[in-house]
Amino acid sequence: MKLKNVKISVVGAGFVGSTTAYALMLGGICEELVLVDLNQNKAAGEAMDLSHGAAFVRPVKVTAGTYADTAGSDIVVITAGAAQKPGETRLDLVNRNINIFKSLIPEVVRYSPESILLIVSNPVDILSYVAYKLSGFPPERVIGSGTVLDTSRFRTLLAEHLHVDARSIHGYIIGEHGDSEIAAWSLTSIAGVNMAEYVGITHQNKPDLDFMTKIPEGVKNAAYAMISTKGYTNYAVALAVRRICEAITGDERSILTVSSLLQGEFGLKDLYLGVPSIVGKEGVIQVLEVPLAEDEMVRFMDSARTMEDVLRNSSL
Ligand code: 6V0
Repeated sequence: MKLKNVKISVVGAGFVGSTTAYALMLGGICEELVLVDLNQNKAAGEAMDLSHGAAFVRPVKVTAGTYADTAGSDIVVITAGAAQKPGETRLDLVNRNINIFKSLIPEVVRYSPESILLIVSNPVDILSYVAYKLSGFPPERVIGSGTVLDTSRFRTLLAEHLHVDARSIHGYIIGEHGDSEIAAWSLTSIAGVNMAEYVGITHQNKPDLDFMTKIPEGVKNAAYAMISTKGYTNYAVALAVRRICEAITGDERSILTVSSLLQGEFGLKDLYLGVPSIVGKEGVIQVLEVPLAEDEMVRFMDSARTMEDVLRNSSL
């Protein structure tokens, strides 16, 4: 059953947080939207600007405030913290953002003890685990945006290459939202057939599977490309966050590659990674232990080990 009178708070009103608020507003999926930022003036300005569009969207009250104003939120989206600068990887942000989470997660929990935490700050898989530990929430209520964005980039680049609607492509990027992520080709299909078969059907005279190497590289390097040009990424990630929020508020039971706590799936425990998961009003309803090809499984394990090393050496 859909949630009613939905309240969503967004902590961090920078590029990602304010664009997420805009995407949520356009999506018409909440009645109340609260922005919180260490820089209160920034949050106030963004909320004022957004609220002036109220005449063009479904009724929604947009305000800026303190953690007390987030009380009773259904979902708290966390986008606060340092972002990558040119030359930095997501993992370079880890200790800076863990310290920020140590200050803000207890405040969020205090005012919205029944909420779902949706972590977007990077490195998102590590910070989802950190939020899970700091909040004391059950794992289904602490979700990372994971590889939902990367999966959309993957489907988009494939769609452009194969001249077919991205929505007709089923496929996933799994693992870390970052350099060790994996394109799960064995789970990728169009019209129910795998890539080699699809290319065979549609390009019978010139089958060329080079794209199966190039597209995952393009997905992996997408954020770097934008950081070195516009300086940040905001639109697609905001739409990815909106998609996850919609799955929760609409109790859709959609399958999304959110970052979920692994509790024995794939032989892994006590670790957050992007994996296909059923998402509804309770949060992550089920992590799907999908079968992977042998080489994908090897790389998925490498991705997991990278995350375990980062956590072991972090300031958590
Ligand atoms: P930004 O524009 O610098 O915004 C960050 C905001 O956080 C600023 O407004 C800060 O004032 C605020 N902030 C810092 N500390 C606190 C605190 N203790 N309490 C409240 N607010 C605080 O960065 P941007 O919005 O570009 O990125 C935010 C985070 O999202 C970064 O960690 C990015 O790496 C991450 N992204 C995650 C993506 C994903 O797919 N998961 C995609 C893009 C960016």
